Amino acid sequence: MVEVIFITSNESKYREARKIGEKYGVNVGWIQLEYLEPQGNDLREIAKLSAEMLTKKMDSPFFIEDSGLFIKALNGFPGPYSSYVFKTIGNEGIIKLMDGIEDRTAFFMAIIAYWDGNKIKLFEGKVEGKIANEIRGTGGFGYDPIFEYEGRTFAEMGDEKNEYSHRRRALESFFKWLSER
Ligand code: ITT
Repeated sequence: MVEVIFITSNESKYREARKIGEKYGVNVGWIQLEYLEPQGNDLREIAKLSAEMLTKKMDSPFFIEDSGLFIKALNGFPGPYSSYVFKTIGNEGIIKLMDGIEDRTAFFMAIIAYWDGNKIKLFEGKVEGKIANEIRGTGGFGYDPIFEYEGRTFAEMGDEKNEYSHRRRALESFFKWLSER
């Protein structure tokens, strides 16, 4: 069985990755660690730089994943600042910002940066949806109660979120690549 270590401070992200790994025959281990993320406008660059910093502490392979919510009518906000915006204004703040805005198109993006002991490889996953008109559902975490995919928010889906999510899509290409090596 392929094994790989996920470094994240976020237990929900780890749990999702672990479940998705089971589908692909990958055993996902966890190091719960909060690391400093460089700020910037490009999720790929942030993920790559974060992984590079962590290689100085780690002797064995690992991956990290950086996600963001990009809202079209807000020119991609909060994007790479999703974590800070969630901690400050949260879902209620986003719903307020979107008040009266008709185009509610948004997407989630996940970038995985994998360190194989020598170099870093990036994988990407994206899911298109809409910002809901109100907070709905109790499952998931983060922006899940306001992110609507085909009529339901991710927070209303339970484990079914793992079929469609940005994380699922990024992990899928990562795990396929890992098992074909
Ligand atoms: P690590 O960086 O330690 O992995 P984090 O929670 O900071 O954990 P991100 O930077 O990737 O993770 O996430 C940015 C923000 O987007 C954060 O507020 C998350 O709660 C939110 N987020 C990420 N993935 C999400 C998902 O699948 N559903 C809802 N919100 C999500």
